[in-house]
Amino acid sequence: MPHWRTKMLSRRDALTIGLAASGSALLGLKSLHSKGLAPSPLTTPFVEPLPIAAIARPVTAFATQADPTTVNVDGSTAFHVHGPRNVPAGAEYYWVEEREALHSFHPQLPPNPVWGYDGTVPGPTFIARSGTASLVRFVNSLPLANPLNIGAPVTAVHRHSGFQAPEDDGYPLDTFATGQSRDFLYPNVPEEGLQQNEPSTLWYHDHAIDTTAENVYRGLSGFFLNFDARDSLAGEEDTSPLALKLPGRMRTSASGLPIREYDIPIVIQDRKFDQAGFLSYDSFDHNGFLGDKFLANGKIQPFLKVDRRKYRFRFLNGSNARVYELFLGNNKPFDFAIGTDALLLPNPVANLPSFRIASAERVEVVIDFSKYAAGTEIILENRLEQVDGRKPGNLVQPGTPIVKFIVGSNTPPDPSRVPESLRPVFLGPAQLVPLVKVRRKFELVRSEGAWQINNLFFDENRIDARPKLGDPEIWTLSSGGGWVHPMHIHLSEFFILSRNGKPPPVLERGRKDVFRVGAGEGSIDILVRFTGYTGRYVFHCHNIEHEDMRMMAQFEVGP
Ligand SMILES: [Cu+2]
Repeated sequence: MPHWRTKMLSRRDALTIGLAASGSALLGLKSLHSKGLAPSPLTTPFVEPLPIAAIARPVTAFATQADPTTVNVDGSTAFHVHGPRNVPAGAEYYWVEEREALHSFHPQLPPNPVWGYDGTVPGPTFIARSGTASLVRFVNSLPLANPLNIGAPVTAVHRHSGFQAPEDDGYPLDTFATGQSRDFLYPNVPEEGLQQNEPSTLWYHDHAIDTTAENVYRGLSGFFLNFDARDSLAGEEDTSPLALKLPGRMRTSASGLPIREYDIPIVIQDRKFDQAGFLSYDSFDHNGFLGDKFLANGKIQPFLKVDRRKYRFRFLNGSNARVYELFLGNNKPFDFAIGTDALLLPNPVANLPSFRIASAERVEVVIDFSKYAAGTEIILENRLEQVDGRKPGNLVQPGTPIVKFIVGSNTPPDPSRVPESLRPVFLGPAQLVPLVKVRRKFELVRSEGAWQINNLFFDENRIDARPKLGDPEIWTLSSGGGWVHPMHIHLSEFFILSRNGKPPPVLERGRKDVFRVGAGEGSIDILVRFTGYTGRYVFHCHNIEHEDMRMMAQFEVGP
């Protein structure tokens, strides 16, 4: 039996044990295993620069075959598990291989065998333009041998925030294993009614049933950025009157590769290492696994040398379970927050002292380094304490450093700006709430050492909600027991109407695709509306250990 099969069985077995025996038996097992993890080895902060993932390069168009079709990968025969796709004219084709590679998290640790898209952690950054489709063939070349015993070489790829058909959404059972490949068509057209609200920062990551947490922990995630006429690729250099001219521009590197300057995606993740310096993970920690080393774009506590001018940073919490509250260590505010999750905010939020970010959430900010003298060092730090996967604790000081910005002496021209109006809401609560006919309630509960939605574990054979295409609905979510669950709904960019009967905080007033439920905040009302596609999609907790332990449900959009 291949290793990943035994691993998947162990996940399901754990749940079965929890159902058959008392929950405490499983908890005993869990605590026994958790005790084995000692703190990670010491590492010196700020010894290496912040890596910026390579931009994915389109390849020559390839045939999208009906399944099954054999294709050759590295001389071997691979099996194409789904197709064909109706690829629109002008689409860009990409070919990405999921494979093992050695990765240095820190020079004081040995190179680690990670699993990355194209072998890199994070994976290549896709740059899409609204109106131009992307057809991506993901090829699974992950090894069956797995000495680290983290992850399973069976994968599904979800483009998070993607407005895409069910068969391209990375449904958790649409998996492809080692030696197989699958095509994903991303139309890159905006959601109906949101034509002037194209998405900005998406990401892609593994979503395979039962093993998502370990596969993402092992390295399978990357950014997918989208640009349009307003938030354009030319960015600050765009002379069109439509253009927002946010910080950022395209250049070509010395080696002829496209690079984006002054617009930097940063994924923050926590990891744990054993005494020999290799990634460690506790498969029995179903509360949510926490690491004690902090990565930015795959490096432990790197530094970034910056020019004295404005930068756009796209922060993603790519951690399995940890919630962060990020501050600048000099107690200066972030100059502007400009986006949350996939979309730019209607208006920028100026002088933001800090922001809280749960698993899978994104926050885009602009920091103006021109006001700092050359040589100034500013540390991006997390001040939110968290000792178990259940929920974060209090704000503490000093915080944990994540990235050190070092202000250089360069003061280049800075044509970028942060306009008063970014992405106005044309179709929001004011227009849609009066049309709501359907309300649904979802209660998030702990049960038998695992997690449920409305007292049910995920079951691929059961549809939990049947919304109608285009009809706005109000969903009310609540959580007991002091747990925090960052909930993610596929296909939808929704609005948070209220938290515990009160208006949401300022960073939750744009469209969202993940939101924190729980920690004594009562119930939360959101406005959802599904357009564009009928079919089956999932919604789930994005504490990925919770997701793997069945805190997932599915809806089927019908005509
Ligand atoms: Cu959860």
